[in-house]
Amino acid sequence: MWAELLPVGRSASSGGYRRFAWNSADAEARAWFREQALKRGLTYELDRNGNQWAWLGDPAAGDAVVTGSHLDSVPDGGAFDGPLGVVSSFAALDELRARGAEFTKPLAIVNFGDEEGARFGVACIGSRLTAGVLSPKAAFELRDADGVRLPDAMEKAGYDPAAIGADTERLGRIGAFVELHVEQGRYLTAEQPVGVASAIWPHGRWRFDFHGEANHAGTTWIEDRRDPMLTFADTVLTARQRAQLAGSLATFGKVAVEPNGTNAIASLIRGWLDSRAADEETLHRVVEEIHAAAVARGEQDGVKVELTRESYTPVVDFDGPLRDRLAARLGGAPVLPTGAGHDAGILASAVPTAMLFVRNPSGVSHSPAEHAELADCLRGVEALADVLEDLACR
Ligand code: HGY
Ligand code: MN
Ligand code: MN
Repeated sequence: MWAELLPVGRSASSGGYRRFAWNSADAEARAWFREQALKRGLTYELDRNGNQWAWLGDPAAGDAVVTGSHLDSVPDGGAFDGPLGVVSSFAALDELRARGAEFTKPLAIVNFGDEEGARFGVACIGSRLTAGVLSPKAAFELRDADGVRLPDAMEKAGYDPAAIGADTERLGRIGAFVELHVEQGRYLTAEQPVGVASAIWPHGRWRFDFHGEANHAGTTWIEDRRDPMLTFADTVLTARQRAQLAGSLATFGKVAVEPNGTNAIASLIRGWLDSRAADEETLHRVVEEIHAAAVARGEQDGVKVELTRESYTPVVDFDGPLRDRLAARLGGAPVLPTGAGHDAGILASAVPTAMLFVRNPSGVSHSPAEHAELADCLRGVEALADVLEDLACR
């Protein structure tokens, strides 16, 4: 399975993945998922929000145990973030069948669409729509960098966007959701390469628009300029400083410049701030401080600063009893929080949800250098099989 997925959407120049919602690589990954489901005799289903499901047992029976993750990537992402969870889910099912496990509950494997939000700016679109935390109206207004609307992108890929929206009936049939994911830090050790998640830090994405005035780089006197690049640069430094002081995280990783000419002062800079903290109060305070500093600096530069919150995820504390049950079943696996967002974090508001993490020796993620050792991945599959057996079998 891993070898088949590896070339899908991989850029020859960077070695990273470019699997974005509804693009051709996404379609290939989705075709792979469907094939895996059918090959195993599972009931394949596409839900109203474009998430893919593979069912063992009756999907309508209720109290289902669901596992899975996502197959899309960030721009030039690694091979593991997302796919490891999906591949491990199919592999865990194979393992359970090999063990002769007797299922007493339906089991489903899911591929949530557009987890990374690389194309339309909002993370976890598939699970957010399902859980009703993203409205169809808001989703219909989302556009990618080329101005393509989300429903048009969906339609072009052969999916019907008309029915997107909360799927409470589907969520009501789920008794537990477990997502396995590569660790995106360096907490786990070679001795204990599989851990259980305790919580997800609250996090969000804020777009800063710095409005200045386009002008000639060779003829405009310094004192006549309204250069938004200065305000942006100062804001980037402030973000790092404020986050560091608060023990939180703040990152400008994406920027768009208009008109983007070497010999023109920019008219507009758009910078996207990704900010995360252990608690919501700190997160809000840090973002407010960065915004206030940007406005103050903007006044100095003759630049107007506009702030738009594009997406937000409150703190997630995973279901305590389920978390403890998993950790115990895995012989006292380490329990750790994470700063990364996941579909599991979205589902946690509606169904008992847990996560397993598999060791990442360097901790590097959202990069082509992301890696996990085969032996650790196999331990992950075994752990997921143990957990699913505990939850879904006699
Ligand atoms: O950005 C994130 O937290 C993620 O990995 N989806
Ligand atoms: Mn990710
Ligand atoms: Mn992920």
